[in-house]
Amino acid sequence: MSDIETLENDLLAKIDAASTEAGLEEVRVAALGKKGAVSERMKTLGKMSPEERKEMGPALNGLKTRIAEAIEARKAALEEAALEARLASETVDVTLPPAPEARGSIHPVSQVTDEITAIFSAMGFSVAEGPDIEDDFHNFTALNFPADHPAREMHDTFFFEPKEDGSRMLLRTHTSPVQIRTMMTEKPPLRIIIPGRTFRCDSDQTHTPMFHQVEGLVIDKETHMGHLKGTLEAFAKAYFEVDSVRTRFRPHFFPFTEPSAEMDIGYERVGNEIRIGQGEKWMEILGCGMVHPNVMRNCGLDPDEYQGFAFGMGVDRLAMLKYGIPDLRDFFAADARWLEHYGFDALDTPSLWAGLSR
Ligand code: 2NM
Repeated sequence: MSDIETLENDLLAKIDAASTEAGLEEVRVAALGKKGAVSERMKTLGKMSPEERKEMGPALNGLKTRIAEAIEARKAALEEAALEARLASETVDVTLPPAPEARGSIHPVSQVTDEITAIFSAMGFSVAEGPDIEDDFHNFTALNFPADHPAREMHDTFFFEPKEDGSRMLLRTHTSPVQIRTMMTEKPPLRIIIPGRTFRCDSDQTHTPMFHQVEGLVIDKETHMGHLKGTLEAFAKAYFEVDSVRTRFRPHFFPFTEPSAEMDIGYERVGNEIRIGQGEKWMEILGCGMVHPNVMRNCGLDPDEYQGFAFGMGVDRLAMLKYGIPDLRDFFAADARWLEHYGFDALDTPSLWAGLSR
C-alpha cells in the first residue's frame, strides 16, 4: 500500500470515529490545516522532479478533495444527530399548568370592571368608550345641566387653560358624555355600558381625584321604570353573588334623569364584616333614572318616540364592599404587597358560567 493510501485510510478512519463536531474539527486541522499531514505533503511537490510531480500532484490533490468531502459529510451527519437529540430533549408539554411562581395579579378595579361587564354582557349590553378629556357640551350642557347650575360646581371639575375662544376643555366628571356621543351617532335601540376613569377635584378617605365608574344606558320604544328596576335588581344579585339581596329605590335628583332614584341594598354589620343580603340596614350603591326628555332632544332623539333609562355606579367603592378592602387610597398607591394580597389570578376571567370571583 502506498504512503498516500495508508494516510487516506488512517484519516478516513479518524473522521468516521469523530463523535463530536469539536473532535471532527481536530481531525480536519491535523489533516488539512497549515501544518496538517496532507498540507505538509503538498509542500513537498515543489522539491520533486517534473516526472514525480506529474504523478504525485494529482494523487495528493485527489486525497485532499476526498478528505475534505469526507469531513463535510461527517459534519452534516453530526449536526443532524445533534438537532435530533435537541428536538427529543426539548419537547414542550403544552398541557402543563403555568409555572407556579408566575408573578403579577389583576387589580381589584380591573376585576370588578370585568365582573360588571360580564353581568351586563349576559343581559345583551355592549361596551362603549370615549375620551377622558371632554368639552363642556358633552360633559354638562347636553346632559341638561343649566348654564349656572350649582350641580356644575358640585362636580368639582378639573378644567384646562381656556382656549383662544374662551372655551375650556375638562377632565370628564362622569362617563355620561359617552352616552351622549352614542345617542348622537347611533340609532336606537341602544343597550350599552360605559366603564372608565372619571375625575373630580376631591381627596379624602372616601374620595380620590381619579376614580372609576360604570354607567349604563338603554334606549328603546316603550322603555319604563319596570325595566330599570328589573335590570338593576338582577345586577345586584349577580354582582354580590347572593340571591337574597334586597333592593330599595329612593327618589333622588340628577339633572339628566326624571324621575331619578338611588338604589340601596340591604345589609348588616357583624364586627368588621359587612353581610349583604341579610340585616335591616340600607346602603346606597348606585344612581339611576329615566333619561330626561331634554337629554333625548339634545341628542336628536324624539322623546315621544323613544324612552330610556340610565344608571351609574362607582367601581372602586363596589370593589371595597365586595372584597372587604378598607382604604380607598391604597387602590392607587402601587404597593406590590397590597396588590399581591388583594389582586386576582390573571387566568380566572370573570364569567357568569364559571363564577364571577373565585
Ligand atoms: C347616573 C345616575 C343616573 C346617566 C344618565 C345618562 C344619560 F346620558 F343618558 F343622560 N348617562 N348617565 C345617569 C343617570 C348616571 O350616575 C350616578
